[in-house]
Amino acid sequence: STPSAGGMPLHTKMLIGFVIGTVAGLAANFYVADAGWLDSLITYVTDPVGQVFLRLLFMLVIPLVFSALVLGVVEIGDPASLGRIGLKTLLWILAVTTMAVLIGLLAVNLFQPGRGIDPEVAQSLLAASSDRATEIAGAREGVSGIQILLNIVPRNPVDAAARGDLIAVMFFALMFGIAATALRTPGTRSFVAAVQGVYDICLKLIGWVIALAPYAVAALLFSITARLGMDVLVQLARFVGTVIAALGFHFFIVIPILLWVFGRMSPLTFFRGAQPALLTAFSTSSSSATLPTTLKVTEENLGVPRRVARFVCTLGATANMNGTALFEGITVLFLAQFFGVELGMGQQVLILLLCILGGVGAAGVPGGSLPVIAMILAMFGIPPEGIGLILGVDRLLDMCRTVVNIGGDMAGSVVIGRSEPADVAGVDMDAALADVDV
Ligand code: DAS
Repeated sequence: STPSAGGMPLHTKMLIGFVIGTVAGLAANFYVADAGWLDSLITYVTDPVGQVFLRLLFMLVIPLVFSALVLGVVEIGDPASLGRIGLKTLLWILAVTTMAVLIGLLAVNLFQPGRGIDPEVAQSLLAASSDRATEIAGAREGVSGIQILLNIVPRNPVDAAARGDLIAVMFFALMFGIAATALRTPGTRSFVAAVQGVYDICLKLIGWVIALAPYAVAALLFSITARLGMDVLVQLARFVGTVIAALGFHFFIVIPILLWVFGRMSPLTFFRGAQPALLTAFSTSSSSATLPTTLKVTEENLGVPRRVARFVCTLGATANMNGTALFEGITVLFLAQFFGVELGMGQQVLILLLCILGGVGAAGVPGGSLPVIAMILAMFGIPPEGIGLILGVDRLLDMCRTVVNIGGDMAGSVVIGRSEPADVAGVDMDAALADVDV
């Protein structure tokens, strides 16, 4: 897993934070009846620690999502110039990510992992930020379906960013990226270079923020378990089960079917050939860190022409995150159930859109999707404190969703590679596969 300064892998530290926070919280919940000092400890120590961590995540969302989306569009490039591969990659990303999010939303509506605790009790968790959550929720109350769609186009992108209206910011970033691609003047090229700088800085900042996660996990889990006791862990187990079941369905059923039908490749060949990259993704929880292995394996073990593999895997590492998009959908709806926030069909459709774009806007680093999730929660009046609940189990889930992210990139490369005429791609995939000895 990701080594941190202290030598101990970060995810292990997060696990330790989870255990300490939970055990201490359960002990407090069990032994301390209603001592004022416990409330003071939560109010003046653990809640603020958790709030600072959440605010650090919020702080990064706008620059991260804006730069990731602009770069994602620019890298796909002007469909006319990049021709078929760019368009096919865009179609693969949109189609397969949509399937992944739908699987996630179906799973969380089917299993209802968030139901069980009395919402009023769960709402008691809310710290100062709840007024902000209800404020935004209020802003969305009674908004008609048409108005929800109109709100996607921001009148003022700066105001949208200030209000945390993520989908409006995403729409603006997409338009900006398309225009930057169409122009290709010296000015836009230096703009794109600057945006790349913003994205790189965001990755660095996420690394620092996530390094604080172990302490935030301990604080947030203490606050939650001290107030809610054992029940919350049962919900958490059901949440983990739902995520893993949905990821497994997408990864072992949907992806193999797409490979079989469009890539003319047997799942066995794919998983055997892709194994080194999948294991690297599992251990690093980072698509970006796995990219060198992904490229090598896609070309050498899956017979994908280099031109196709380089484009699809490189772009996919940041813009095609099926596992992450699925996870975002489940997390948002799980926490809505947990806190008793009812979401209408229109809002669930908007969450679907947000998660598809969130799969593009997330960063390919450990915990790269957490800022986007925090913002989506706040947009729908769902208390972002809930992130503390999932942070504790984020290690296992991040490893699993990163494997699905990488798997989706390699499967896309195979399908697109297959669709390119051998003379254009320069490699006949059947011949290349025949030579593979994995
Ligand atoms: N760990 C991210 C990745 O590298 C995914 C995520 O955080 O959801 O793909």
